[in-house]
Amino acid sequence: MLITCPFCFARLDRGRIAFRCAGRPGRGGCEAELDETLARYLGSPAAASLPPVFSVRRPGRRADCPYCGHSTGWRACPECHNRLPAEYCANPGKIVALVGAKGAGKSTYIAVLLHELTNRVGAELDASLVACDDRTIARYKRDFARPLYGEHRLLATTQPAAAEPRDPLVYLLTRTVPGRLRSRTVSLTLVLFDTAGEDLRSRESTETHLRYLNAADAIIFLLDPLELPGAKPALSGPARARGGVNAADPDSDPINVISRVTELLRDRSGSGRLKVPVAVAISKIDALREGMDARSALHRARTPSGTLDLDDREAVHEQVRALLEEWQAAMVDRYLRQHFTDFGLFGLSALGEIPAADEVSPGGIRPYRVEDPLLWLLYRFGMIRGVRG
Ligand SMILES: Nc1nc2c(ncn2[C@@H]2O[C@H](COP(=O)(O)OP(=O)(O)OP(=O)(O)O)[C@@H](O)[C@H]2O)c(=O)[nH]1
Ligand SMILES: [Mg+2]
Ligand SMILES: [Zn+2]
Ligand SMILES: [Zn+2]
Repeated sequence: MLITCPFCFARLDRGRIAFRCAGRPGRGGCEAELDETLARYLGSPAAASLPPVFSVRRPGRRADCPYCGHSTGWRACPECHNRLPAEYCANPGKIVALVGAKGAGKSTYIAVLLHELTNRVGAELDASLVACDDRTIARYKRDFARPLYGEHRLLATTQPAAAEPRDPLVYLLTRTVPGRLRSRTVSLTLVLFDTAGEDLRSRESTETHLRYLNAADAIIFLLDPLELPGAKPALSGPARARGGVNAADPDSDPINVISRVTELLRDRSGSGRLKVPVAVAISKIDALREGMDARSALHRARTPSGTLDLDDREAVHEQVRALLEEWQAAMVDRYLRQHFTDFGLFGLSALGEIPAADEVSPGGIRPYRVEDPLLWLLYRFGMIRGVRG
């Protein structure tokens, strides 16, 4: 069975999983030395001074270091030398790629979604979300939670991959599924990779991007209504004033970004419709609120039930489709139908309100339907039930 390295996205046969010596030089273990492979991945030698990596014939949970003889349980990717979390090896998970044009709201979405999964939605699903490695914990705090939730500042534009190598966020989502006789637990490793809209502008995407998209088990595509010319009349005043920052850049046109991502995905499967599930979500729907039918599916709160309400799902899908049509963006729906066997349309808001300048609005972060795409994917992956009526 193959597993995908969540850092470099190389497809690995389990027999190729490598180990890193646990060190302890004081007690006869190996000394730290510069790991050039890891330094190349990290883009700097600063954090790459570690005991050596080695391969064994039949990798299990532990192996003995051939240099010092000490046993180690530190598994590493043979390609990039990053640590492979034990949970990930046991339960090689789903890689969810998040894409969208520059400024579509991807980073904000990740920050809020993870926050909701650890709190409200986690409770609803009876699920726990645990970071699989220390770098995920550090990165989530530094780049997402601290600015947004701690300092109420909006997030900075994500730097292109060429400027700064970016780690994915790797989490283990474990949920207790009630059964008739006894409950069981199911888990999913969730690998989220925050792309820079900048990286999806040109056709010459980086190597990592290609591998990332090719490894994705699902794709969440964020579509910014502020960038859809036809949506202008549907936007509230302040949103209209803020919107259209990419207007002069055809490479950031939502349809162009969708088709570029689709072309990249095509590389793996040739012709025919693509089977990877795609959730296409209109982001920032708080900007449309006023004047829209308050009884519409999109503006009805989802009833928390720990399941996927299939009627609600269909109603939202249809309403978003109608909105796209009304905004002369029906092409999005047609294009998706031509290229994907399985896609869903969503509407969500991470912030819940139009932010003031570069700060979160004083009312705080009040997300709206952010979990919908993920619930749909969990349903697709067989982790939650779908119910009607
Ligand atoms: N009204 C509203 N605005 C939002 C929301 N989420 C993000 N924004 C706005 O969109 C801007 C860009 O959000 P980011 O999350 O940085 O967008 P991104 O897709 O990560 O952008 P790049 O990293 O440049 O590709 C933010 O600074 C906010 O002004 C939302 O839920 N509602
Ligand atoms: Mg970003
Ligand atoms: Zn790797
Ligand atoms: Zn050793």
